[in-house]
Amino acid sequence: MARRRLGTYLHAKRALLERELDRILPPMEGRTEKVQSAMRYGVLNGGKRLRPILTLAVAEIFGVDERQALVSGCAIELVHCASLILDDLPSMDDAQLRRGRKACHREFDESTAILASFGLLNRAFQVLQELKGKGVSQKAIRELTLLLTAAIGTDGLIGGQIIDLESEKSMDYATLEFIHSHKTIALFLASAEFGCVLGRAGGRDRAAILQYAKPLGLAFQIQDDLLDALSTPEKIGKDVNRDVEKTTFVSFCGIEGARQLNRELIQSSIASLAPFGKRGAILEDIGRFSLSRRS
Ligand code: GRG
Repeated sequence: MARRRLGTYLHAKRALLERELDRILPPMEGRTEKVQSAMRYGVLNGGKRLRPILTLAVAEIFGVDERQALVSGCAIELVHCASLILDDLPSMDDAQLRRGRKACHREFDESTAILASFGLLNRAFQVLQELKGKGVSQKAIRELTLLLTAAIGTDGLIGGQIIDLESEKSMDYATLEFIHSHKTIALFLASAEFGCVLGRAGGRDRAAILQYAKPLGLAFQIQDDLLDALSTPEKIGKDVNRDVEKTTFVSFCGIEGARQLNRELIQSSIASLAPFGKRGAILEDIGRFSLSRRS
């Protein structure tokens, strides 16, 4: 029942998000067509859209107008896609495949991929300003902007990535946790907090949502590591077996240890939803989905 409910929910929300992302991205035309095509290539390529779905689902709990949540979630997704393009570059992860297709720098070239990533970041912040015309207060827009800049900065994606790049294959657990709390969890937290800001959630509700999103983000990363170790490029649409070169949660805890840790994280995540009763049902389903996802 829960699986079917989430399946229907994800299907409907993804369709809305794809349409909105298509609207937000620049068209493939004019003298700058190449970089605009690379921006579209880096986004409209079958991502799961889990981060903006988190924004939508949290926003629903607080009765937010869906158009506001859609635009805000798309800003998050643009940042996520920009980070994937950069992460795949030869000077970073040197990945070949992303979402089942050639990585952006392989489909285009490295300089175009870098510019496309910056184009997406820029568009993300521009899009947040569109919220003004959708009834969101200036104060809330400022708060969303600050949250997003923090999630990208040295306390977020950039901080996690630099420590990841600097680290040797063998690292201690604290470093592994630091990397992923910045590279993965930061954007999960921002996605969930976006819904709270739009819904003017009170302090206690906001704390509960963040307590839900934090272990969810970590569990999502651990599942990513499990898929990297156990799946194939055909199934997950990206390169696998990175743990041969890197420390991952799987190389640290083993397959069963990582699965167990994941189950515990999702249990704690779901427990944080108690104050919302039935209103938290979709977030609960998303938690369970993150344990069973196969891509
Ligand atoms: C300046 C934006 C910016 C970033 C600079 C490159 C970088 C710093 C950070 C990399 C962050 C990164 C790519 C983390 C990986 C997180 C992760 C688990 C990605 C996979 O997410 P999914 O499975 O992917 O949700 P889809 O394709 O479904 O969207």
